Amino acid sequence: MVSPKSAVHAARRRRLLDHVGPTGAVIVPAAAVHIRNNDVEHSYRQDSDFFYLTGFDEPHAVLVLSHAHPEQQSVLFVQPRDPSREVWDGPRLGAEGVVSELGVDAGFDIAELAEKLPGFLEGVDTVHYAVGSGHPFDAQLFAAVGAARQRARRSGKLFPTTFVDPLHGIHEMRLFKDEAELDAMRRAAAVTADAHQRAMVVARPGMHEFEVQAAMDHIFRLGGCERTAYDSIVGSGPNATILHYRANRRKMEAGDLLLIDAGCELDYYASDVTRTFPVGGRFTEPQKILYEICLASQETAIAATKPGATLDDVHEAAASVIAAGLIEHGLIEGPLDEAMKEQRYKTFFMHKTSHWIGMDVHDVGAYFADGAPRPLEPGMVLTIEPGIYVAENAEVDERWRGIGIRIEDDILVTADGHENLTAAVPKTVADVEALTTSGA
Ligand SMILES: [Mn+2]
Repeated sequence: MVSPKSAVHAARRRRLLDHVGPTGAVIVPAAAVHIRNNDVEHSYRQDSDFFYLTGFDEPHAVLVLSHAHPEQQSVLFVQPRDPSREVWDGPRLGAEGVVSELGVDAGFDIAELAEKLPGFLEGVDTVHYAVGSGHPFDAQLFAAVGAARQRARRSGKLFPTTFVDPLHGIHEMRLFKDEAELDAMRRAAAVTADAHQRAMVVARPGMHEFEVQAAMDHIFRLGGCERTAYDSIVGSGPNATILHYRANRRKMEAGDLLLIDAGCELDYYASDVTRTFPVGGRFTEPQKILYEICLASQETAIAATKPGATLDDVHEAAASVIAAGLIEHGLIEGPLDEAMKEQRYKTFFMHKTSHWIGMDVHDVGAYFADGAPRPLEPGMVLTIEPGIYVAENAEVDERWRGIGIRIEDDILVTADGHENLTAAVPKTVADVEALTTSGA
């Protein structure tokens, strides 16, 4: 019996096989194992494409989708059952288990790969495979292609002459989230919302940034998350103006803003949320002014998110609100149309507003179609995360210096607009201050 969860993966394999056609094959290796030092490995996280198509999290495996053998269109090469190894590393499904548990047509010992793979490439002219990723499996695949070419000289069958990037198959599928995926993203968002609210309550002057991070990690793990979706950024005071600050070691002071960009990964789906709040108190007047500009920018950009709009439209909506606010308070020069044309806001808002999000925090999927920004469609999920960062040495009035703000949510494009998956994380000044002044 194949479980309902496996049925989801089986349906994806079927769709992909239909997409690549009778002379196409798809080959996806499991994520490589990386040694940390000596005989200790880095923590293992399955490759997203591989997991998307299998739901299988063991290393040392390769998925082959091909029409070469009609009875074996969906095949996994895996580590064999081995009681002496399983004592150390835990149970394996093995070649028989992947058929009964994951619903593939056949399973083989990974040791048989070199011998069997060329057979799955006979009659195949196009291989969908991520060439150029540097995976150790590359060499084995190219050897199998060479073997298939030799066989073809005698058999007259097609052999692989074209490699196609996963961008045009698997990644196009992954860009549009199905119900099972949206369910996982909603659950990841709920845990992440709890963690951000906890951070607002516990952060106090005198605490270190990592103590707030630890409070969030506690909630992530209690919520069933395997890991964070990326390294958490917990930057207070001037650290909030460093875009990828990750040391998280500073002792916070009264009057600081704390910028937290953190999200958990749950069942292989990411959440990505940023909030900025005063440490154990209220916003100062200059902090509040810039915060309200950033929030208005984010809400305007979210409102612009709907089918047919592009990420450039969304970014333009965000940037124009920030530019207008910065002009009003003398941080950049107007008028607005000139400031926008010359992108003067970039001194303080230097990154883009959005990226795709899904199994990977910066998810796969093409951003352009025919060289132009592609229109949004229902099922896509993107972040909206404008920011304002005034460096400590910025040439502006002193009161703005050292203020860093970013506000980020995960937005699903729906048929009639959008849905904010992370709306449960407070972000109005009143709602944020209610938590930061609540006294843990
Ligand atoms: Mn992000």
